[in-house]
Amino acid sequence: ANLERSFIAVKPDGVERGLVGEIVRRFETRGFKILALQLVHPSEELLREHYADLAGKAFFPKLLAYMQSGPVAAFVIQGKGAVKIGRAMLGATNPQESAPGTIRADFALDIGKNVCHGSDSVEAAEKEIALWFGENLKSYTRAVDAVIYE
Ligand code: DAT
Ligand code: MG
Repeated sequence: ANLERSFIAVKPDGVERGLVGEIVRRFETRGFKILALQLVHPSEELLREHYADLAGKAFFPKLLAYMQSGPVAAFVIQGKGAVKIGRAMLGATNPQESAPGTIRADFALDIGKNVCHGSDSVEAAEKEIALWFGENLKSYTRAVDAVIYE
């Protein structure tokens, strides 16, 4: 139950603006375990797979260019409710509609520069983790989990 995983990424605008530490910190202090962490220069092929469900959208070419405009800080969080809580912490896709206190509300204004990504389902998370990090992520134990979980 505490082993759910989500794929989170700080997009190139977030990396350039120096938000990687702040965004990773929010997930760490919430209690999630960081399982993997890497700066990636994603290929077009990887992004077409990552965003396969959006391939028909008018903004798709712009999205591909945006995601290749610089490195992406990709990471994996593990913990209770990782997918749903991860999405809640990012905020609504359009920062104009994101609730205050969410990452997108606190650091973004435009939907096309919304700073971060998070998996939208457990199945998507599995797919995205495998795509960005490969199949065999190594886990580790933390003594602090005994304090975070009842
Ligand atoms: P999310 O990233 O919240 O899961 P999504 O999967 O629907 O949202 O879209 C992926 C990204 O594509 C999103 O973070 C920003 C961009 N995007 C989505 N809708 C857009 C739109 N209407 N105009 C421009 N960019 C858009
Ligand atoms: Mg999405």
